[in-house]
Amino acid sequence: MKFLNSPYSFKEANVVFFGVPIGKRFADAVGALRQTPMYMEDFDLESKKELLEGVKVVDDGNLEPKSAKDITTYTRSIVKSGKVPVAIAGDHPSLFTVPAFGKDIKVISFDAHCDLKDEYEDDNIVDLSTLWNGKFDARVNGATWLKRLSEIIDPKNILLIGVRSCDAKELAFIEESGIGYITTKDIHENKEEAIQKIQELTKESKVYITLDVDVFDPSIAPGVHQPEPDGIYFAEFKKLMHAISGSIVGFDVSCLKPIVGNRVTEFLTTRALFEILSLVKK
Ligand SMILES: [Mn+2]
Repeated sequence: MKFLNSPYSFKEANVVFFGVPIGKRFADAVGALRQTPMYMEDFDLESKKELLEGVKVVDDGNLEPKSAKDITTYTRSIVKSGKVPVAIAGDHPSLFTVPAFGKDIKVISFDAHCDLKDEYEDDNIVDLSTLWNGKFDARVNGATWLKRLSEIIDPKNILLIGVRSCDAKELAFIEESGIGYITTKDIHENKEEAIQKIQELTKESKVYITLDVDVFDPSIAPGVHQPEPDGIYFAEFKKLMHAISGSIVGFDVSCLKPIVGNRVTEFLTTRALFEILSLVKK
């Protein structure tokens, strides 16, 4: 199964969809996102436009990385060819994809969690590197990836949206490093200020989006690993996405955990994917 049955060759395409095999439910997540688009309209009644107009996707299958570097090298090759990489993974692939864009990239992270722990050990957390080195790494996993990324790019170029789960140490790091953040409460109580923050960060910039499906409220997205109360709704996601004033040059979608017999989360995720695709650089 290919995403959108991709009629385009790699050469013709301007968007490259690929799976990154990290995270416990990777196969289910990427499988659901390859299948669900068949059941959905990409016509947006609000704007009366085809969301996928001008989007020529090629599905390049799933990567078989032997190291983190392989993911970065692959992503860089897509960027160099002028196409937009779209990485689908079970857990965040961003630590490995974002460095392909260089140091000036702005990163918008839609996530309930801030994932800024310095070290974390928990059987429920999938070690992002287990796949290629067989050992658990407390410094490189789903709870620490953004801390590691903030050591590679300027933390002031990172903005967390919909965040509502962190500990005191993570908050202290956010404040000292200058990472921006917008909580669900901020969005509900002062949407205009949230929009302004997004516009300011992304103005005349290259922007990378990382969408962790758990940013959405668990009532509309129950199929995630760690559903956190008080999430954002689709209309809010859409509004905030449209506030991005720079050029979206790449994105990833992670942490979808399909539930047998309840497909609302993969339908929502697919619609979110269409929305982002409508806004990417073409
Ligand atoms: Mn999360």
